[in-house]
Amino acid sequence: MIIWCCYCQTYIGEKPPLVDYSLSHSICQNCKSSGVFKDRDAFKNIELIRDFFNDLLEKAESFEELDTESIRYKGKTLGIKPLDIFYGIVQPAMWEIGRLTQENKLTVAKEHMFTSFAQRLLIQLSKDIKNHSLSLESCPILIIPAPDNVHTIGVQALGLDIVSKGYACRTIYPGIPDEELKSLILELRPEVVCLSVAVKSHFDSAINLSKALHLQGSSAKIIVGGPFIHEHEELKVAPNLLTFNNMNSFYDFLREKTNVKKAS
Ligand code: B12
Repeated sequence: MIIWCCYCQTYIGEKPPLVDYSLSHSICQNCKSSGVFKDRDAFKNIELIRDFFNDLLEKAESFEELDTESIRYKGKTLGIKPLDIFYGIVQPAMWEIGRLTQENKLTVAKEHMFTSFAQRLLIQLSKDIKNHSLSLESCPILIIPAPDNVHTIGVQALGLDIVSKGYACRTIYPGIPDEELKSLILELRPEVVCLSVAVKSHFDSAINLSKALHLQGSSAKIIVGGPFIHEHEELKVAPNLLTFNNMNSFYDFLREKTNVKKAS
């Protein structure tokens, strides 16, 4: 479940069950210390967020063209941070739309239309995020889908999230064949490689890649996340490979266990 601060309308993180993307309302550390929770009116915003979400779903169901600029603007007027619009409104809507399609209550065409909206929205939201991307040759973090994984939105969102936290990274999507990916990592030598996996076969490719890199003396830390990992406990299966299904632990790892520095 997505933990959302009902006072300042901020995305806080996730809590089990992770495969459920509905909002669980809480209070963030900042609002707790500022004492805003004494203000009863603060709760009124929850309804506005709920309306925002329902409006988006209604439009997706009615095949209405979704305008990314007006969504970005609406988020701004509600005081929601750029990526929080994605995490708190669009990602739960994608999950709901995926569920409706699986139950044959929504057409695949409508699902795909919403997916392409989400991709365009991320590009639009990126305008509000300071870019710390470096040249490909000097990137400490490389983000890419695992070979054969066609899910690119998670990679796009992760790249923006990392950049918004002040780290320089390079995001490549769609994915590339495994041999080419191995050569790219050996050539660029990023300290951290984030691989996104959606199904078990992608995870198997990630394990094979990390083993092959290890054999060739690469010291890259292979970090695996994405829908498949979301559904499983943190798994350790190769010496240089780690999995994260919790973004806060991932950022703790970046800060405490790597030499990757925030861009100034
Ligand atoms: C959109 C979608 C598609 C689109 C993808 C379009 C695109 N360009 O991305 C299309 C239609 C192509 C597609 C295809 C398939 N899909 Co699909 N898809 C989805 C859907 C509805 C949304 C995924 C998404 O974008 N979510 C939003 C993003 C932002 O979330 P995310 O990817 O999880 O990423 C976040 C985190 O996981 C994390 N993260 C991601 N990567 C990484 C990496 C690291 C290192 C870290 C730290 C974090 C991290 O950061 C992101 C931001 O928070 C999900 C349903 C769902 N509930 O998620 C199914 C889903 C992922 N798909 C699924 C499946 C099975 C498939 C297919 C195999 C279906 C088929 N039978 O053909 C194919 C896969 C083909 C392939 N070779 O990859 C399953 C996977 C189940 C599983 N784990 O086994 C899901 C969960 C649906 C389901 N419940 O069955 N899919």
